[in-house]
Amino acid sequence: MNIKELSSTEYIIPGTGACAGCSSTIGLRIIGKALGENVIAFLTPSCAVASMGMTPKTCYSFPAQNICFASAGASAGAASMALDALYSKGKLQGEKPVVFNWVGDGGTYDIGFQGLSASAERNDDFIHFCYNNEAYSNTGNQRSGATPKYTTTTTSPLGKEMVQKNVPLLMLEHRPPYVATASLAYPMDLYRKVEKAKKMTGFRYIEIHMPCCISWGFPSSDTIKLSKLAVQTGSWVLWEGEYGKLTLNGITATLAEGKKKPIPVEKYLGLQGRYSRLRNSPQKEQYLTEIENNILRELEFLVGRATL
Ligand SMILES: Cc1ncc(C[n+]2csc(CCOP(=O)(O)OP(=O)(O)O)c2C)c(N)n1
Ligand SMILES: [Mg+2]
Repeated sequence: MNIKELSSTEYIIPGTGACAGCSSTIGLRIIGKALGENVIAFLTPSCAVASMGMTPKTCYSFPAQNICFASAGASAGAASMALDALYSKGKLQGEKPVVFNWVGDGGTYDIGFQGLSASAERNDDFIHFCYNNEAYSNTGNQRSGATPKYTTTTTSPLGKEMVQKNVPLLMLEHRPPYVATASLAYPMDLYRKVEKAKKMTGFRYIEIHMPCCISWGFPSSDTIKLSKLAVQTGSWVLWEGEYGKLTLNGITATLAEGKKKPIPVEKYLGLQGRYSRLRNSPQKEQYLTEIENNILRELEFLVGRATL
Protein backbone atom coordinates (compact mmCIF):
# COMPACT_ATOMS: atom_id res chain seq x y z
CA MET A 1 0.00 0.00 0.00
CA ASN A 2 1.26 3.51 -0.67
CA ILE A 3 0.26 6.82 0.83
CA LYS A 4 -2.02 7.71 -2.11
CA GLU A 5 -4.15 4.66 -1.35
CA LEU A 6 -4.97 5.78 2.20
CA SER A 7 -8.62 6.49 2.97
CA SER A 8 -9.67 10.03 2.03
CA THR A 9 -11.82 10.27 5.18
CA GLU A 10 -10.47 12.82 7.63
CA TYR A 11 -11.12 12.45 11.36
CA ILE A 12 -9.37 15.73 12.18
CA ILE A 13 -11.55 18.57 10.98
CA PRO A 14 -9.92 21.79 9.64
CA GLY A 15 -10.15 25.05 11.55
CA THR A 16 -8.52 23.94 14.80
CA GLY A 17 -6.34 26.04 17.05
CA ALA A 18 -3.27 23.89 16.29
CA CYS A 19 -0.12 25.67 15.12
CA ALA A 20 0.81 25.58 11.43
CA GLY A 21 3.06 22.57 10.86
CA CYS A 22 1.79 20.87 14.05
CA SER A 23 3.29 17.39 14.02
CA SER A 24 0.72 15.90 16.35
CA THR A 25 -2.11 16.91 14.00
CA ILE A 26 -0.31 15.26 11.06
CA GLY A 27 0.19 12.10 13.14
CA LEU A 28 -3.39 11.92 14.30
CA ARG A 29 -4.67 12.30 10.71
CA ILE A 30 -2.67 9.20 9.69
CA ILE A 31 -3.75 7.28 12.79
CA GLY A 32 -7.40 8.20 12.17
CA LYS A 33 -7.18 6.73 8.68
CA ALA A 34 -5.76 3.47 10.09
CA LEU A 35 -8.25 3.16 12.96
CA GLY A 36 -11.45 4.27 11.17
CA GLU A 37 -14.52 5.69 12.89
CA ASN A 38 -15.33 2.97 15.42
CA VAL A 39 -13.17 4.45 18.18
CA ILE A 40 -13.37 6.15 21.56
CA ALA A 41 -10.51 8.52 22.43
CA PHE A 42 -9.22 9.86 25.73
CA LEU A 43 -7.12 13.02 25.87
CA THR A 44 -5.08 14.31 28.79
CA PRO A 45 -4.22 18.03 29.24
CA SER A 46 -1.91 18.87 26.33
CA CYS A 47 -1.93 20.63 22.95
CA ALA A 48 -4.43 17.95 21.89
CA VAL A 49 -6.88 19.49 24.36
CA ALA A 50 -5.85 23.13 24.75
CA SER A 51 -5.59 23.93 21.06
CA MET A 52 -7.66 21.20 19.45
CA GLY A 53 -10.02 19.61 21.93
CA MET A 54 -12.18 22.28 23.52
CA THR A 55 -15.77 23.13 22.56
CA PRO A 56 -16.63 24.93 20.31
CA LYS A 57 -13.30 24.48 18.54
CA THR A 58 -12.95 20.74 18.94
CA CYS A 59 -11.55 19.16 15.79
CA TYR A 60 -12.16 15.48 16.47
CA SER A 61 -14.94 13.84 14.51
CA PHE A 62 -14.88 10.77 16.77
CA PRO A 63 -16.01 10.51 20.42
CA ALA A 64 -13.23 12.12 22.49
CA GLN A 65 -13.20 12.77 26.20
CA ASN A 66 -10.89 15.09 28.11
CA ILE A 67 -9.62 13.40 31.27
CA CYS A 68 -7.22 14.47 34.03
CA PHE A 69 -3.48 14.26 33.54
CA ALA A 70 -2.56 11.20 35.60
CA SER A 71 -5.47 9.01 34.57
CA ALA A 72 -4.99 7.87 30.95
CA GLY A 73 -4.26 4.26 31.94
CA ALA A 74 -7.17 4.02 34.39
CA SER A 75 -9.66 5.88 32.17
CA ALA A 76 -9.06 3.94 28.96
CA GLY A 77 -8.74 0.64 30.84
CA ALA A 78 -12.01 1.22 32.70
CA ALA A 79 -13.88 2.33 29.56
CA SER A 80 -12.72 -0.78 27.76
CA MET A 81 -13.79 -3.02 30.65
CA ALA A 82 -17.19 -1.29 30.79
CA LEU A 83 -17.67 -1.99 27.08
CA ASP A 84 -16.77 -5.66 27.64
CA ALA A 85 -19.38 -5.86 30.44
CA LEU A 86 -22.08 -4.31 28.21
CA TYR A 87 -21.27 -6.75 25.40
CA SER A 88 -21.35 -9.74 27.73
CA LYS A 89 -24.79 -8.67 29.05
CA GLY A 90 -26.03 -8.34 25.49
CA LYS A 91 -26.56 -4.59 25.86
CA LEU A 92 -24.19 -3.81 22.99
CA GLN A 93 -23.89 -5.53 19.64
CA GLY A 94 -21.45 -5.26 16.75
CA GLU A 95 -17.72 -4.73 16.79
CA LYS A 96 -16.15 -3.31 19.96
CA PRO A 97 -14.80 0.21 19.37
CA VAL A 98 -11.03 0.67 19.57
CA VAL A 99 -10.37 2.52 22.82
CA PHE A 100 -7.29 4.70 22.57
CA ASN A 101 -5.38 7.37 24.45
CA TRP A 102 -3.78 10.33 22.73
CA VAL A 103 -1.34 11.64 25.29
CA GLY A 104 1.80 13.80 25.25
CA ASP A 105 5.19 12.92 26.65
CA GLY A 106 4.42 14.86 29.84
CA GLY A 107 1.29 12.79 30.39
CA THR A 108 3.06 9.54 29.48
CA TYR A 109 6.65 9.78 30.76
CA ASP A 110 5.96 11.73 33.93
CA ILE A 111 2.50 12.47 35.28
CA GLY A 112 0.60 9.41 33.99
CA PHE A 113 3.42 6.89 34.15
CA GLN A 114 2.31 4.95 37.21
CA GLY A 115 -1.24 4.42 35.94
CA LEU A 116 0.03 3.47 32.51
CA SER A 117 2.46 0.92 33.93
CA ALA A 118 -0.41 -0.60 35.94
CA SER A 119 -2.53 -0.86 32.78
CA ALA A 120 0.31 -2.52 30.89
CA GLU A 121 0.80 -5.03 33.69
CA ARG A 122 -2.96 -5.79 33.79
CA ASN A 123 -2.95 -6.06 29.98
CA ASP A 124 -5.92 -3.67 29.74
CA ASP A 125 -7.45 -3.66 26.28
CA PHE A 126 -6.61 -0.31 24.63
CA ILE A 127 -3.96 1.46 22.56
CA HIS A 128 -1.90 4.17 24.24
CA PHE A 129 -0.44 6.63 21.74
CA CYS A 130 2.28 8.86 23.14
CA TYR A 131 2.97 11.83 20.90
CA ASN A 132 6.41 12.80 22.01
CA ASN A 133 7.36 16.43 21.34
CA GLU A 134 10.03 16.19 24.05
CA ALA A 135 8.52 18.93 26.24
CA TYR A 136 5.46 20.23 28.05
CA SER A 137 4.67 22.26 24.97
CA ASN A 138 1.24 23.80 25.39
CA THR A 139 2.15 25.30 28.76
CA GLY A 140 5.15 27.09 27.26
CA ASN A 141 7.93 24.53 26.77
CA GLN A 142 8.95 23.15 30.14
CA ARG A 143 11.34 20.18 30.25
CA SER A 144 9.84 16.70 30.61
CA GLY A 145 11.29 13.24 31.22
CA ALA A 146 11.44 12.93 27.41
CA THR A 147 13.55 16.06 26.88
CA PRO A 148 17.03 15.06 25.65
CA LYS A 149 20.24 16.04 27.45
CA TYR A 150 21.59 19.56 26.70
CA THR A 151 18.19 20.78 25.45
CA THR A 152 17.27 24.32 26.47
CA THR A 153 13.69 24.77 27.74
CA THR A 154 12.15 27.40 30.03
CA THR A 155 12.89 25.16 33.03
CA SER A 156 16.31 24.04 31.80
CA PRO A 157 17.65 27.39 30.54
CA LEU A 158 21.27 26.21 30.69
CA GLY A 159 20.48 22.92 28.92
CA LYS A 160 18.98 19.82 30.56
CA GLU A 161 21.55 17.90 32.59
CA MET A 162 19.93 14.45 32.42
CA VAL A 163 19.34 12.08 29.52
CA GLN A 164 15.75 11.28 28.59
CA LYS A 165 13.98 8.19 29.90
CA ASN A 166 13.40 5.34 27.48
CA VAL A 167 9.69 4.80 28.01
CA PRO A 168 9.04 2.63 24.91
CA LEU A 169 11.61 0.14 26.24
CA LEU A 170 10.15 0.35 29.74
CA MET A 171 6.77 -0.49 28.20
CA LEU A 172 8.29 -3.39 26.25
CA GLU A 173 9.67 -4.81 29.51
CA HIS A 174 6.07 -5.18 30.73
CA ARG A 175 5.84 -7.82 27.94
CA PRO A 176 2.51 -6.54 26.51
CA PRO A 177 1.11 -7.71 23.14
CA TYR A 178 2.56 -4.75 21.21
CA VAL A 179 4.93 -1.79 21.57
CA ALA A 180 6.25 0.31 18.68
CA THR A 181 8.01 3.58 17.94
CA ALA A 182 7.26 5.59 14.81
CA SER A 183 8.12 8.77 12.92
CA LEU A 184 6.09 11.13 10.73
CA ALA A 185 8.85 10.92 8.13
CA TYR A 186 7.86 7.29 7.55
CA PRO A 187 4.06 7.56 7.47
CA MET A 188 3.44 4.12 6.00
CA ASP A 189 5.52 2.52 8.75
CA LEU A 190 3.34 4.38 11.26
CA TYR A 191 0.17 3.34 9.40
CA ARG A 192 1.25 -0.32 9.32
CA LYS A 193 2.00 -0.30 13.03
CA VAL A 194 -1.39 1.22 13.88
CA GLU A 195 -3.21 -1.27 11.65
CA LYS A 196 -1.32 -4.12 13.31
CA ALA A 197 -2.11 -2.83 16.80
CA LYS A 198 -5.77 -2.40 15.87
CA LYS A 199 -6.08 -6.10 15.07
CA MET A 200 -4.69 -7.12 18.47
CA THR A 201 -6.33 -7.06 21.88
CA GLY A 202 -4.78 -6.19 25.22
CA PHE A 203 -2.33 -3.41 26.02
CA ARG A 204 -0.69 -1.77 23.02
CA TYR A 205 1.68 1.20 23.09
CA ILE A 206 2.80 3.29 20.10
CA GLU A 207 5.06 6.31 20.53
CA ILE A 208 5.53 8.81 17.73
CA HIS A 209 8.34 11.36 17.56
CA MET A 210 6.80 14.81 17.12
CA PRO A 211 9.09 17.75 16.31
CA CYS A 212 7.36 20.88 17.67
CA CYS A 213 8.21 24.04 15.72
CA ILE A 214 7.29 26.36 18.61
CA SER A 215 9.15 24.62 21.46
CA TRP A 216 12.09 23.46 19.38
CA GLY A 217 12.52 26.67 17.37
CA PHE A 218 12.40 25.79 13.66
CA PRO A 219 10.25 26.97 10.71
CA SER A 220 6.86 25.23 10.64
CA SER A 221 7.54 24.02 7.08
CA ASP A 222 10.43 21.86 8.37
CA THR A 223 8.44 19.47 10.59
CA ILE A 224 8.95 16.43 8.36
CA LYS A 225 12.56 17.36 7.55
CA LEU A 226 13.31 17.36 11.30
CA SER A 227 11.43 14.06 11.75
CA LYS A 228 13.56 12.46 9.05
CA LEU A 229 16.86 13.83 10.35
CA ALA A 230 16.04 12.54 13.83
CA VAL A 231 15.89 8.99 12.44
CA GLN A 232 18.83 9.39 10.04
CA THR A 233 21.10 10.67 12.82
CA GLY A 234 19.98 7.86 15.15
CA SER A 235 18.52 10.40 17.58
CA TRP A 236 15.14 8.67 17.20
CA VAL A 237 14.94 4.93 16.66
CA LEU A 238 12.31 2.82 14.92
CA TRP A 239 11.38 -0.58 16.28
CA GLU A 240 8.45 -2.75 17.27
CA GLY A 241 8.04 -5.52 19.80
CA GLU A 242 5.56 -8.26 20.60
CA TYR A 243 5.42 -9.77 24.09
CA GLY A 244 8.88 -8.41 24.83
CA LYS A 245 10.57 -9.54 21.59
CA LEU A 246 12.09 -6.53 19.82
CA THR A 247 12.65 -6.05 16.06
CA LEU A 248 14.44 -3.03 14.57
CA ASN A 249 12.74 -1.34 11.61
CA GLY A 250 13.73 0.70 8.55
CA ILE A 251 16.74 3.00 8.66
CA THR A 252 17.31 2.25 12.33
CA ALA A 253 18.00 -1.41 11.43
CA THR A 254 20.41 -0.29 8.69
CA LEU A 255 22.28 2.00 11.10
CA ALA A 256 22.35 -0.55 13.90
CA GLU A 257 23.69 -3.28 11.63
CA GLY A 258 26.48 -0.90 10.55
CA LYS A 259 25.36 -0.97 6.89
CA LYS A 260 25.14 2.81 6.93
CA LYS A 261 26.65 5.47 9.21
CA PRO A 262 24.35 7.86 11.08
CA ILE A 263 24.32 11.39 9.62
CA PRO A 264 26.32 13.73 11.92
CA VAL A 265 23.98 14.85 14.69
CA GLU A 266 24.94 18.51 14.19
CA LYS A 267 22.86 18.46 10.95
CA TYR A 268 19.79 17.79 13.11
CA LEU A 269 20.58 19.89 16.20
CA GLY A 270 21.81 22.77 14.04
CA LEU A 271 18.30 23.42 12.71
CA GLN A 272 16.79 23.91 16.16
CA GLY A 273 16.74 27.04 18.28
CA ARG A 274 16.70 24.96 21.47
CA TYR A 275 20.33 23.99 20.79
CA SER A 276 21.68 27.48 20.06
CA ARG A 277 23.30 27.55 23.51
CA LEU A 278 25.05 24.24 22.77
CA ARG A 279 26.12 25.49 19.32
CA ASN A 280 27.65 28.65 20.78
CA SER A 281 29.37 26.90 23.67
CA PRO A 282 33.19 26.63 23.71
CA GLN A 283 32.59 22.95 24.61
CA LYS A 284 30.42 22.36 21.54
CA GLU A 285 32.65 19.65 20.03
CA GLN A 286 32.81 17.78 23.33
CA TYR A 287 28.99 17.88 23.66
CA LEU A 288 28.46 16.70 20.08
CA THR A 289 30.92 13.83 20.55
CA GLU A 290 29.13 12.79 23.74
CA ILE A 291 25.73 12.88 22.01
CA GLU A 292 27.00 10.82 19.05
CA ASN A 293 28.67 8.29 21.34
CA ASN A 294 25.39 7.92 23.22
CA ILE A 295 23.56 7.33 19.93
CA LEU A 296 26.00 4.55 18.96
CA ARG A 297 25.73 3.02 22.44
CA GLU A 298 21.91 3.00 22.23
CA LEU A 299 22.01 1.40 18.76
CA GLU A 300 24.40 -1.26 20.04
CA PHE A 301 22.14 -1.88 23.01
CA LEU A 302 19.10 -2.30 20.71
CA VAL A 303 20.97 -4.81 18.52
CA GLY A 304 21.69 -6.86 21.64
CA ARG A 305 18.13 -6.47 22.95
CA ALA A 306 16.76 -7.71 19.61
CA THR A 307 18.59 -11.02 20.05
CA LEU A 308 16.74 -11.82 23.31
C1 LIG B 1 -2.01 17.52 37.33
C2 LIG B 1 -1.76 18.63 36.35
N1 LIG B 1 -0.56 19.26 36.36
C3 LIG B 1 -0.28 20.25 35.48
C4 LIG B 1 -1.24 20.63 34.57
C5 LIG B 1 -0.92 21.77 33.59
N2 LIG B 1 -0.66 21.28 32.26
C6 LIG B 1 -1.63 21.19 31.33
S1 LIG B 1 -1.08 20.62 29.86
C7 LIG B 1 0.51 20.49 30.44
C8 LIG B 1 1.62 20.06 29.53
C9 LIG B 1 1.39 18.73 28.85
O1 LIG B 1 2.57 18.25 28.26
P1 LIG B 1 2.50 17.02 27.32
O2 LIG B 1 1.76 15.90 27.95
O3 LIG B 1 3.88 16.72 26.86
O4 LIG B 1 1.62 17.55 26.08
P2 LIG B 1 1.98 18.81 25.10
O5 LIG B 1 1.60 20.05 25.81
O6 LIG B 1 3.44 18.75 24.80
O7 LIG B 1 1.12 18.58 23.89
C10 LIG B 1 0.57 20.89 31.79
C11 LIG B 1 1.80 20.90 32.60
C12 LIG B 1 -2.49 19.97 34.59
N3 LIG B 1 -3.46 20.26 33.70
N4 LIG B 1 -2.73 18.97 35.47
MG1 LIG C 1 4.84 17.17 25.08
